Amino acid sequence: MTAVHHIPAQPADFTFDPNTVALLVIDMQRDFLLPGGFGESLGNDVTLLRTVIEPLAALLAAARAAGLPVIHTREGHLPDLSDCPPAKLARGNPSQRIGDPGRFGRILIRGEYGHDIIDELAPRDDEVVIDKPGKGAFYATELADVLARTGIRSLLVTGVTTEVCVHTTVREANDRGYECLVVSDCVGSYFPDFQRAGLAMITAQGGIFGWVADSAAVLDALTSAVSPAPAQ
Ligand code: C5J
Repeated sequence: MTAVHHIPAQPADFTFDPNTVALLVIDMQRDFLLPGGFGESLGNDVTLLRTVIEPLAALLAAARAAGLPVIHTREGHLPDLSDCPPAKLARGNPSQRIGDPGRFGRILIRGEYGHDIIDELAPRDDEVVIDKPGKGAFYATELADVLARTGIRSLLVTGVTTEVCVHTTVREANDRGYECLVVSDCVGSYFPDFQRAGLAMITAQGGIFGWVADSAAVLDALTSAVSPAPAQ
C-alpha cells in the first residue's frame, strides 16, 4: 500500500496514509451490547447499539485484509475496584453499580464474561486490547505509547457509545494531534438524539473534532488502498 488516500466525508474529504492509520474499536463489550446485560438492565434498548455489529464486522474484516493495525478497547475495572474513582462508583442505581453481580458476571469488572468483547468482533491474538478505567481511551492507559511506537497518526474510530466513550476518546485524540474519522454506522448510542448530535458535534465548525463518513465510503477507500494500480 502506498501514498495518500481520500475518503469522501463530512465536512471535507478525509486524507490518510495506509501506513499510518489504525482502526480503533471502542468498548464493543457484552455488558453494553447483549440482551439481558448491564446496558439493558439500566432501561436501555440494546437493539440501537446492536445495529453497529454488522457494518463494524465488515469494516474489521476489511481493515484486517488491508493490513491496518486494529486496536480494541474495553471499559472496566480491577476486581478490587481500586482503579475506580469513588465518584464513578457512586453513580447510578445502587443495585446496578460497577462491581455488582450482573447477568454476565460482576458489572464492568476485568476478567468477567460481560466485560469482554462480543464474539462477532473478537480481537485476534495479534491485535492490541486496551483496558481503560475511564471513558477516554487515552486516560490511564498505554494507548499513546502504542500509537507512538507504531507510527499511527490517524484513527478510524468505531464502537460505543457515540456520545460517551467514542466522543471522549476522539476529543482526547484531537488534543494529542491525531486525526479522527468517526464511522457513522459503526458507532452507536442508546439515544437516537445523542447519536445525531454526537456526530454533528464532530463535524461542526469545519470539523472541530474531525471527520464523519459511513462504512461504505471507508470500505471503498480501504479496498482501493490494497488493490494493485491498473496497468497504464
Ligand atoms: C458508557 C461507553 N456509556 N463505552 N460507556 O458508560 O460509552
